[in-house]
Amino acid sequence: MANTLGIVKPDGVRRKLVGKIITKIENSGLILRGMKVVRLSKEDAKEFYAIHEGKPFFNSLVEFMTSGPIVVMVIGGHGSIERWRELMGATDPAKAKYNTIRREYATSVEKNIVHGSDSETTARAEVSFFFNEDEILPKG
Ligand code: IDP
Ligand code: MG
Repeated sequence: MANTLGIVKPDGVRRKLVGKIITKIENSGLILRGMKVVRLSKEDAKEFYAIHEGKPFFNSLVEFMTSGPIVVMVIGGHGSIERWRELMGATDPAKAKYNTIRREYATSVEKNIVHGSDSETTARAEVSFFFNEDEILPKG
């Protein structure tokens, strides 16, 4: 019953897609355990995406992720990590399945609307990057 981190990226907030994305989370049976609106600094974004440092898209990704507010969410429920990734769809929207968020809304491989942790280890680290324990609804 691990929690995962979800983000509505700056393109999703700018395009007023937050409500539609939350509806998809609610309809899927996943549980919202925490949520806030934040604006990343350059340093924050570099730290959050440190694993991608040195890749050709890194600087552009940092620019994009700091270009406006984001909505960060703690998403729980059985199999939350895999189920949230499934709801998001593949990184490249052209390769994402129908009815996924990225297939429906993303405009490019970079501006792909949402983020989701990819393993239990990254989920734990990414949730605590944004949330203190007392900002997360307890399980049960
Ligand atoms: P993920 O978000 O599906 O886990 P990652 O490979 O972890 O995908 O990449 C992190 C983010 O970096 C992506 O969501 C996307 O915004 C951006 N990104 C990944 N690959 C590319 C690329 O080839 N060009 C531009 N941006 C990319
Ligand atoms: Mg990733």
